[in-house]
Amino acid sequence: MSATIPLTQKTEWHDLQHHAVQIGQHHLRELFAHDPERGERLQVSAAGLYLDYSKQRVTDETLDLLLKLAEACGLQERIEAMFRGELINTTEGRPVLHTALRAPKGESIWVAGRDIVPEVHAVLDRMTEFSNKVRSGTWLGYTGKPIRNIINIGIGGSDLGPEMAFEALRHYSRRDLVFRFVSNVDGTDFVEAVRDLEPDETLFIICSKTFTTEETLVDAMAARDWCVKQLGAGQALANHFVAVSSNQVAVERFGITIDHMFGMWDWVGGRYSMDSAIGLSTMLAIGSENFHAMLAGFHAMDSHFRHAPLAKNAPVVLGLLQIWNTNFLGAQTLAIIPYEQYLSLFPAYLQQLAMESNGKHFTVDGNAVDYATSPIYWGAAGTNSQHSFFQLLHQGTLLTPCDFIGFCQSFNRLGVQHDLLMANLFAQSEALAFGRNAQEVRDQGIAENLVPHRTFDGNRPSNTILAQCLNPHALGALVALYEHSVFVQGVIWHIDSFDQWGVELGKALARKTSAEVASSSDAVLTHDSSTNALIRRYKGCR
Ligand code: G6Q
Repeated sequence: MSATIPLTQKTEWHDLQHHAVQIGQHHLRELFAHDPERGERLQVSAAGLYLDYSKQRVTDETLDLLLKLAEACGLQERIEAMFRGELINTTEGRPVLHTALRAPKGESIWVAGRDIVPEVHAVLDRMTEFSNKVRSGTWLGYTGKPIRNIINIGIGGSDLGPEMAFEALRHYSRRDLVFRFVSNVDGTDFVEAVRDLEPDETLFIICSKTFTTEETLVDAMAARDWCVKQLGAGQALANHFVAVSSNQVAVERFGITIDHMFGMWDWVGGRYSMDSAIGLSTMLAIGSENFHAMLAGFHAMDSHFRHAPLAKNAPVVLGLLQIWNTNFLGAQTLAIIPYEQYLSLFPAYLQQLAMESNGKHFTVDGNAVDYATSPIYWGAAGTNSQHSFFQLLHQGTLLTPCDFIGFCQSFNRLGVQHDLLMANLFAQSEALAFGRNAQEVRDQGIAENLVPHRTFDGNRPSNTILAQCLNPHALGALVALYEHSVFVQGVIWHIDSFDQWGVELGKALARKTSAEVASSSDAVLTHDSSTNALIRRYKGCR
């Protein structure tokens, strides 16, 4: 099957390379001029999201060739293998079943002889019961006061998803509750988060799948000390700490009882876990009904991904366009530009999702790749970003594809503001695609010496994703769209998108270094001369 012929030796790969040379001779202006239906045709809809990819440098033939490559890589079978719970995370020997987190009650997904869907719903039910108590003020702190502040302590996948979701769904959140997210081992993060809070009204959610992550445990201990200092003995803390984890022993060792722990499973990757109990802060903010609406959005996109034909499959098309831009047009980054203030953390969230999943240079068989894998995902909300880095997008020397994301309705309609926001989104993608040539500049009466500076080459590709409004369902669908598009790319690149061995070396060195940094002695340092000098300098100046 797919793996037998290396990717770059497949006929389909060569066909795409030849095709890229042909496409290189055509400007998006021509592609649109020769095909008046293009803007209506090159789009795909799923789960309430509309993806317009007509401003990509593609033709119908490009899509056909990409789909043939996907077929040659066994994409359809890989999708099924993921949904069925096969051990597709091969380097960790695990199934990959974040889709089970949003499977409706009554569905069955079997892992090692157990139907995991009832387990998922048992946790969801406990989350609902708990969040109802906190939200209704019946979950009381040590001094009998209801909880007013909720602090999520976690890092990476146990932070980026929850914080992004909280911001994204702030419109739905309880405004009388304070939500904060502490992730960094930098003490400033914790100190600033609790500065204006009272411990007897504060609930900490210690979010750590493994419950061994050093940063999270250090922050959790800081939280415990902060509470003990004001509330007294350890038992006072019982109702101020809950844990989300798959490691019951470590949770209990920390001092949180099993009744206050919400479970998760090793078949959920951290960066794919915002819809598990890792999203407890989300449920506390928006309530269980809205949380279930978000799960329904995820599930709608899952069903589409599993069943829609590949040519009309939104995550497949999105993923293949990324392959096209990266491997055949040479793009090295993808800018994510939400025209929606509530999605301002979405680029950072996608950064982890995509780059930790596909930033790898070995195939699942352990062979070094001879093609580019994940581009760098980055970005910021529009319109602010137009006034910072868009200069480079329009006139720089790098090819920088963009994904624009916008919503037809705003929750905060102020005069003309939403129309203005969306007009900017449409204008940016139009300017990137079509540019303004020298003649058009001259026609505007611009002085000749300024003509080159006022000229825009255009032909710069982008997608536009539109949805009705940023409600919980739309957020779930949007996140699932990107989750699956990342998977599609991983299948084509033949890499394990679900491990993250690349973060290990730095962690191991930090363990060794932290003992040396902590010690007050001048023991001989055994690093390279730069690292030794930096450590000595730090110890001398701290
Ligand atoms: C995500 C990664 C990573 C993980 C953090 C936190 O896919 O695995 O970002 O989420 O390292 O891990 P814990 O939840 O185990 O503390």
